[in-house]
Amino acid sequence: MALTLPPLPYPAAALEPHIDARTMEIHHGKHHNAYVTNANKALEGTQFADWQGEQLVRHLDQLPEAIRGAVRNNAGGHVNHAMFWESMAPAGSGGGGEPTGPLAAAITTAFGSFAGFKDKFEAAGTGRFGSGWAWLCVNDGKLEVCSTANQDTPLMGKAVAGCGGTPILGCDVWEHAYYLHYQNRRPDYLKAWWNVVNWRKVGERFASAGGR
Ligand code: MN3
Repeated sequence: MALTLPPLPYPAAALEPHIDARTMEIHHGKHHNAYVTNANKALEGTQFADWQGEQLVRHLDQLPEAIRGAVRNNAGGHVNHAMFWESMAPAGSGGGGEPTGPLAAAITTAFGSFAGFKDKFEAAGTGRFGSGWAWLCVNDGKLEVCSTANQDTPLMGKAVAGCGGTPILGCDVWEHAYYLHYQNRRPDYLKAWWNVVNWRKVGERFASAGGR
């Protein structure tokens, strides 16, 4: 079973004004779709054609060198975007606000406060030169913030991606994620993005990843 483009879990305009509908349409329908198509093209006819996205990015070292780069970029892009859409919800209806429960407590432990966490995450996103992602990860039960280049994910491991652990929240800081509305103002995009973060979903991932 080849990789497939998952539908957006809400209408393209649902995240406005923080993320505009046109950006969402192009980002999901063109960019994410291209990652899926290109990953499938690289994998077609190989023994890895049945592997799912997470399996591929966790085991890049098992792939033949001839397709490893294409799978890293495109299966990485697929896994990251599938998670990204699910990490957001319309502002005020599932999106925004603050985390609760064990995740909120862990954020305070790791970063001093929710505000301290947001500062660190925004710094990871603005500090990423060129294209990439900012991440909140669970690593050995503890929360960490990091960033990766291109479509690398911490699931690829520290040796490949530069940081490891299980990502529970990621923000796409490629220009295609914000340029139509924010142009070069990546910090403004990152600040607005908090209005659409689905903390319930992130809390579920925190629990599944063994966060404490
Ligand atoms: Mn993107």
